[in-house]
Amino acid sequence: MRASGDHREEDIIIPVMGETKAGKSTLINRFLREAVEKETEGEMPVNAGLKSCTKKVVPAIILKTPDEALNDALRGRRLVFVDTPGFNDAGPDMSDRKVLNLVSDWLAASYREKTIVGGVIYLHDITQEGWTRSSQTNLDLFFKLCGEEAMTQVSIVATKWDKISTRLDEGTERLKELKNDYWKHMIQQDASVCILQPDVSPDQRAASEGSIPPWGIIHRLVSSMDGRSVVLQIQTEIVKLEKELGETEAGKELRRKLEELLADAKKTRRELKIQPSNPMDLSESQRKIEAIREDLVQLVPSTRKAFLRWVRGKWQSGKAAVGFKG
Ligand SMILES: Nc1nc2c(ncn2[C@@H]2O[C@H](COP(=O)(O)OP(=O)(O)OP(=O)(O)O)[C@@H](O)[C@H]2O)c(=O)[nH]1
Ligand SMILES: [Mg+2]
Repeated sequence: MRASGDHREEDIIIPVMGETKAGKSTLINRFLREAVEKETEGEMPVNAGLKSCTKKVVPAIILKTPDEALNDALRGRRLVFVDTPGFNDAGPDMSDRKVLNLVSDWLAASYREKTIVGGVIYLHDITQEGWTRSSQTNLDLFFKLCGEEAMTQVSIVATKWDKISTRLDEGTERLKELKNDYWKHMIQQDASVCILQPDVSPDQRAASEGSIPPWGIIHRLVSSMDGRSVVLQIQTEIVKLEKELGETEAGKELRRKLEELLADAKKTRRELKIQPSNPMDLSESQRKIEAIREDLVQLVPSTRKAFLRWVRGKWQSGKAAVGFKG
């Protein structure tokens, strides 16, 4: 995978987020494969195992798409899909805190370079049964990263419809439940929901009635920008308000989640002490507690930086009050 110049002024960026194995890298590879002209060579690695596969934030840069109307809307600007790791509580190698750090750093750097958010895609695997803690974490952190005002540019996309072609009713029922329940608050803020047209031949596509081809999703997003520039909440917080990660809405949400995880891990440790099973379990539980504590420490904002920011704010408002120009 090779990419040149991660950020360029006026790039239209489209972050692709969602749970592990939702199909983020697969979708981006489809865009890369179908692009008429691109800067990014190679493909994103695709997840064949159980753990998270994508461990970095990786841009895929497209210069010309196969959709002429979309090319017109892009007006010569680069289209940059951003592949991201999912939040998956994957332990010390790739804790949710590290994922949040990577994603927010990339988005902040991109905003500093004056890129434009064309939209944000949130993928959900429709074959996934049930709603897990990880599903909720991903959704909550996604919402806090974007913020309410960016919801008009959010597209929630259900993937893997080809896998349930013989159980379409089940998929439709599941989608209805997701819309009425877990995604409701985002839809109320104007996020849209669609089904991704599976990457199969047209004669096998009967199952995906009502689905949208990938470039169609992008065209819809880019057209609905309509001259407005969407800024994600995390970009405003870090770049304009100079907040540290732990002070941002996403950072605070993650701290709450980590506190819950810590309480659960402590409960497990207590139970293991009373009723020891495998000694390895106890040491594993201790390791988990230490890892969560470490992440929590990393998310505590520095009081020194907050103080310096406060002083700078006072100084600037003082200058404004006396009409100081300098
Ligand atoms: N049948 C089918 N399989 C899919 C589809 N999209 C993705 N997959 C498969 O789902 C698995 C996970 O896909 P990825 O694209 O790696 O998922 P990801 O969201 O990037 O996963 P992480 O990087 O681990 O967060 C792979 O085995 C893909 O081949 C789809 O639309 N249909
Ligand atoms: Mg991936």
